[in-house]
Formats: sequence, structure tokens, C-alpha cells
Amino acid sequence: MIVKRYTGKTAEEALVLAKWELGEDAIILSSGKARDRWWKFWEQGFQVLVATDYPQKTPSDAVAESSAKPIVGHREAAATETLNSLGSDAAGERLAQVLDLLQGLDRRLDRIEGIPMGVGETVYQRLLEQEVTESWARRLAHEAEEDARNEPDDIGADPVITRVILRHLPRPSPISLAESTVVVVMGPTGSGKTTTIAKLAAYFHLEQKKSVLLITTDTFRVAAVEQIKTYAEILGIPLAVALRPQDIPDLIRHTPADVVLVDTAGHSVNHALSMAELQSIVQYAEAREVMVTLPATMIPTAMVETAHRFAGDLPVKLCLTKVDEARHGGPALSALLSLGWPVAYLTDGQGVPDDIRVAFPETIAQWIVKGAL
Ligand SMILES: Nc1nc2c(ncn2[C@@H]2O[C@H](COP(=O)(O)OP(=O)(O)OP(=O)(O)O)[C@@H](O)[C@H]2O)c(=O)[nH]1
Ligand SMILES: [Mg+2]
Repeated sequence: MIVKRYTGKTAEEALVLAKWELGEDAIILSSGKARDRWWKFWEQGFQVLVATDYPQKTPSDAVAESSAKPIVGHREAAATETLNSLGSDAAGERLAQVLDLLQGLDRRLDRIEGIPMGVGETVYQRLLEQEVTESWARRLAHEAEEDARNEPDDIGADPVITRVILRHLPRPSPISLAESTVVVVMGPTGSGKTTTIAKLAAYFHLEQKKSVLLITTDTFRVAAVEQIKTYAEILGIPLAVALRPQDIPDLIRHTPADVVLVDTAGHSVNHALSMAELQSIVQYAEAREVMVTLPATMIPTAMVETAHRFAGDLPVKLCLTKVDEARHGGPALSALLSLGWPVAYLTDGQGVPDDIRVAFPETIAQWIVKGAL
């Protein structure tokens, strides 16, 4: 007896394939939706499990058959045999028992097939441990499995994880100082906008020896101006306060600088008016760059939605903040992979100016592989 599984886009297609290969006498043991194996998650369709019986024949039967129907004789005989055996109660019962047994075997085989194997399994488990989302862990594990198939040597899980992550993350896009640059920084409340601006101001002013102007539009929060004023004074750079977005062009004209960093008030993405004001700040500032600060402590779905709400139609770059506070890198990685937007910086502490770095994909991959930056 032969038992085989056939899959097709439709049940008919699977059945035609089965009948074509095993003949009309093939018996359908089970049918249904193709099972969703973890490494073939894109596969959809139907499957049929089919059995056919090639009976033992006596030499005289074989000679008689071969002279009558030389090509399809054995199938005809099998069909007759099956019908005959079904005609007898005892034989029919035996056949039913055999089929039951085979179905049981098939289920066990399925369970074995469903367990991820080899490199793919290791990568999958490691990514889940780092709280990468299930769908990204599966996708990256599948790629690792594919790579391993084309690669004779076992290079170990860490390089494989690094490679599949690097394949998806864009190159970093730190602020470019090719010409005079205005950067508007926006993001959720307390996400680290002002602190990140202070870190960047220190870097451009102290290390790159550039002239820097800070503009704050955050006149809502008590002590917001004081906070950024303190940084400006320590760094010895000018600070201007814009009471309305319309004031920004004059402020920039009044104090020209190589880099203008515009701070904004923290907003909830649910506040439509605030979102509209942010858009207007970007327009009046004629910003060359818009950067959205996203804490790495957020859950991936919230990060993706928040980024979209702040960006609106603008092309923005991301700054991943509070990396040091995140339990694992997986949620942030998953969000970055889903967004596919350029990432400029990672910040990993409250220290100004030290706790900021360019978001090299290698650094993010290392965060996942080693569990820390
Ligand atoms: N651990 C950690 N804390 C950070 C980081 N960046 C900022 N913070 C802290 O987060 C808190 C909020 O930072 P701010 O820079 O004031 O955040 P903000 O987005 O300007 O806040 P609002 O203007 O109120 O919306 C402060 O206590 C910062 O010191 C970081 O990378 N890691
Ligand atoms: Mg602030």
C-alpha cells in the first residue's frame, strides 16, 4: 500500500494530482486545509491524504493482464481487487483498521514535521527570547533556514541572526551637515526629545565645532523652557523661544546657525489639534529633517502606530530612545523592521552628551544577539 499527501491551491487541484499519479482507484484517507507549518507560513491551500493498494498478483494473473491491457493493467486490477475486498466484510474491516493505523501515523509524522529543526529552530527560539514578535521571529528563522541550506558550513547561530537582521534594517541616517540644517524633533510625551536635542547640540557644537541654535516651541509645560535653557547655558549656545509656529522664520533669520534644533512639546497622538500644530511647526521652520523619538520600552504595535501618527505624510527619521530601559531589544527591532524607516540614533541613558550613538544596524543586531548594546 502507498500513502501520499498531495497539496494544491484548491481541493480539486490536490485531488487531480493524486488521481493522476496514483490512479482512479486511490482512496482518500483525509482532506482539508493544508497545514500551516511554521517555515511555510505563506503556504495556503488544500491537501488530500490518499492511499492506493498495489496487490500481489499470481504470475498467471500478471500474464493475462499484461496481454490484455499492457499499460494500465495493474491499476485496473487494483481497482477490482479493492472492490472485491470491500465486498467482503472481513476484508473491509481489515482495510478500515489499516487505514486507521495509517491516519494515526500521518498525524504523528505531522507533529514531528511541525517542530522547527536545525538552525531555523535555534534562531526562532533565540528571537522569541528577545521578545521579537512571533511573525518576525518566524520570518527571520525561515530566512536563516534557507541560508543554512545553501551553506555547507555551520557558522553558528549568532552570525546567522546578525546576518538576517542586517538584511532588513536600513543603513543609519544621522543628521547630515552638508548645508545649513533645520531639524524638528517630535514624539510622545517624555520620550526624550529635549534630552536628545541637548546631546546632539553638545556633539555638533563641542565636537564638530558647528554653530548651533536651539529653538523651543514647548511653552505649555511648566519648566519646559527652563530645562532646555539650562542645557543652552551649559553648552554656551543661543536659545530662542517660539510662542507660535509663525515666529520661527524670524528667529532663524535673527540668529543664523549651521544647525538649528527645534524642540516641540510632548503630545498624545490622539490630540488632533496638537498634531496639526506640529505639521505647522515643520512648515514654518522649513525643516530639512524631522526626527521622531520613540522609546524602546513601547510595545511594537504602539511604536508603529505612534510613528505613523507623528509622521503623517512627512518623510521622517527615527531616534530610538531609552534603549537602556528596555528589557529586551526584540520589540523595538520588530517595530523598526515593520516600519522600514531610516533610524538616526539610539539613546541609552540620561547622560548628556554621552548616551547617544548612531543607529548602526550592527549595533541593533548585537543588542539582540548579546542581549545588550
Ligand atoms: N534611561 C533613559 N532616560 C532617558 C533617555 N532619554 C531621556 N531620558 C529621561 O527621560 C525623561 C524625559 O526626557 P525629556 O528629554 O524631558 O523628554 P521629552 O520628550 O522632552 O518630554 P516632554 O517635553 O515632557 O514631552 C528625563 O528624565 C530624561 O532624563 C534615555 O535614553 N534613557
Ligand atoms: Mg521636552
